[in-house]
Amino acid sequence: MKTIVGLLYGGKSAEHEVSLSTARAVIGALDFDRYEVHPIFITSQGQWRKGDILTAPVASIEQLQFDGEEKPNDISSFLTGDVKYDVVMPLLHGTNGEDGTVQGLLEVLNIPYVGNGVLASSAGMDKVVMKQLFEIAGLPQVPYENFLRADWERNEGQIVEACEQKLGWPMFVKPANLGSSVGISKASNVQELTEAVNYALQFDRKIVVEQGVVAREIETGVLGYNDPKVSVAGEIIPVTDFYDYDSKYKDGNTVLQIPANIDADMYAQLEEMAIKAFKVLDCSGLVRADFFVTANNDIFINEVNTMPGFTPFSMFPLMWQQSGVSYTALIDRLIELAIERHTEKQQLQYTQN
Ligand code: G1L
Repeated sequence: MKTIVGLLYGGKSAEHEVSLSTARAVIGALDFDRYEVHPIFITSQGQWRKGDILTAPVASIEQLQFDGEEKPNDISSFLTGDVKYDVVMPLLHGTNGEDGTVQGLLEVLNIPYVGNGVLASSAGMDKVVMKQLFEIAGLPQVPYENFLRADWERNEGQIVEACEQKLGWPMFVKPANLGSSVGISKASNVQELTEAVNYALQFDRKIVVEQGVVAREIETGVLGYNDPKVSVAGEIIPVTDFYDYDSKYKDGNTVLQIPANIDADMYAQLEEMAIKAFKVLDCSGLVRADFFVTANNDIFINEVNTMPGFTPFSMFPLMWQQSGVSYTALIDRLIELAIERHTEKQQLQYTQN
């Protein structure tokens, strides 16, 4: 009996294309003798469309973008119709996929799904909530301030002063919400701070301002559920001396060094912190934990990503590859973990007898 896998991809977000490429890569890695793969495409307008069962890898992402009428559809019927999925893999980012809403839909329908649940997905989507949880877990972080649009409108002067006092220049201004890099800028003086905040406010009502640290960016991958394991570390090395966000992250001016050049003691600390972060956010399946490491070897946790980049060329799969887990084995394991979590949950009682 094959495991019936529903692949959910596309979606109403800026990461639509990334999701399609990720779906193509995942399909290419699945063993069709073991899995029956059902593609479910979500258009950029939010329309759901089913394709035929896949029996071979697809040559291009165009083959995953099914045609259909643009008419409102009954989303839950896509998941509860004729096919009973053994597991669904949500390869979606942003407002309707990574923030826990699709995970909630799958919970309500009682369908096992790969990756993080509702709580971890939504907590991981809000940088402020995430930082507050890290604080509780005793994880070291770069100093930060946070505030709402309404606070800014009333007390701009006080907020600027507090940032200056507590953080110093330069600072990084970010919308709290949104997983990707939109709305982020660096501020080196009061005028730039004001501009950066007003810009970030276009993307969210909640803002985080972080102290700018000069540090290496080192990441680890966590995989598991009740007993999560940590991959080797990887480092993101800027190849140009640009330090603005766009040139760094958007235009691919970085190289990935895996394993990162760190000593065993540093790795042990990162490993422990990554597990702590995984646990305090109640993660399941996977998470990529991102750190800053300064020249004095001080470590700060930056953030965790509950839905990391996931093509065979992305940091998370590459770190696991270097840890002895191939891309195919990684997907097999994530599916296994999804079923394990669901089975465990089925044993729970919801009332006292
Ligand atoms: F299914 C997993 F494994 F949980 C999973 C799901 C989604 C891993 C990684 C991702 N990542 C993405 O979907 C994306 C970052 C490529 C968004 Cl488009």
